[in-house]
Amino acid sequence: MPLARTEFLGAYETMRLIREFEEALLRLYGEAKVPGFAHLSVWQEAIPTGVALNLRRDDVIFSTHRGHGDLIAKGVALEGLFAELLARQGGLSRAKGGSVHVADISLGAFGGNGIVGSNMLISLGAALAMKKQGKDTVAVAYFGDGVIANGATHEALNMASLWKLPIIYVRTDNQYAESTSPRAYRGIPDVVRYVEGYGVYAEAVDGNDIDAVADAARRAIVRTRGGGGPSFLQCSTYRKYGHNTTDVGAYRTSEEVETWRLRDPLVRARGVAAAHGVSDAELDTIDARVVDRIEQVIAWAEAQPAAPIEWAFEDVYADPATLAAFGGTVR
Ligand SMILES: Cc1ncc(C[n+]2csc(CCOP(=O)(O)OP(=O)(O)O)c2C)c(N)n1
Ligand SMILES: [Mg+2]
Repeated sequence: MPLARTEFLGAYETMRLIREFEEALLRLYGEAKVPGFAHLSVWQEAIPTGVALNLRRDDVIFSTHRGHGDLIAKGVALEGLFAELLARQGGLSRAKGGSVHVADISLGAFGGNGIVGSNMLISLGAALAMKKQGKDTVAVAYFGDGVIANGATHEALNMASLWKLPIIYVRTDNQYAESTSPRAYRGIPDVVRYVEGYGVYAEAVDGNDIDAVADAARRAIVRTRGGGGPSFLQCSTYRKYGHNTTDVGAYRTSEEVETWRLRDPLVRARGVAAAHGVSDAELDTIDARVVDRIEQVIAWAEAQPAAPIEWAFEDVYADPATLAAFGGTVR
């Protein structure tokens, strides 16, 4: 079912926020203003947006190295996110997480992970805790196409199915794991059949169609939240840029990139706006508002002082009071 008008407007704004955030970040890399490197998710925005539209604040997400959009869609503060990327005070993870590990636990956004496939298992633990505590929350495991060939995936799918855990698996299939196409490593081409082999409910969806993603995510989240066990969404998409800000993506043909340019989820959303009762002028207003917002966020983040080096040595060991609160002792 297509999104209702207000949901569609909200989803469009979230996708535009992710887009402008990532494009602005890339510009700052071009000006050598950002330390390290980042993995951008331009053209993949409909996936976290459609999923998060169906999440509650107390649901939790485990993201990947390409996770800015996952966090933005969950509602993480853009200021804290940008300050983190610029290694400034005010960074959400006190400038120690950076692009891959930035998190906001208060919003259930546990950040990404540099170990590809690891959050298949981390989400398993979170979901087991939820189940044991009798909660009706869900844990979302975002992951890339490459993760399907990782051993952790098979252990996770098996145990999640066995224990009927509340996990939503979201596979962002952007056609490449670094420079490798899934065709080179995937034994079973039909991922849905492959996942169903574990007794896990699975659906394939066009990951660049916001209505389709939101609809499939709603079905999956409702059934999983209701005790139906894990659900899996296979979302096909493409990343506009290379693997990260140091990669130009030379392993792709320009024809391939152009084919996917036509499937840009924001362009697609504009194409169906009228059917949602939304005018182009309304979308133009959102675009302008988002561009202004991102400019303000960057100006704020750039005005923050650099994170002091001493911070690197904080939070390394649990402080005795916190440890005691959880029943632990200092050795
Ligand atoms: C266990 C492990 N193996 C290899 C790597 C190196 N690595 C980083 S990203 C990446 C590709 C991941 O591809 P995919 O899962 O499709 O995610 P995408 O980058 O396309 O979002 C690889 C192999 C890693 N970080 N961890
Ligand atoms: Mg990939």
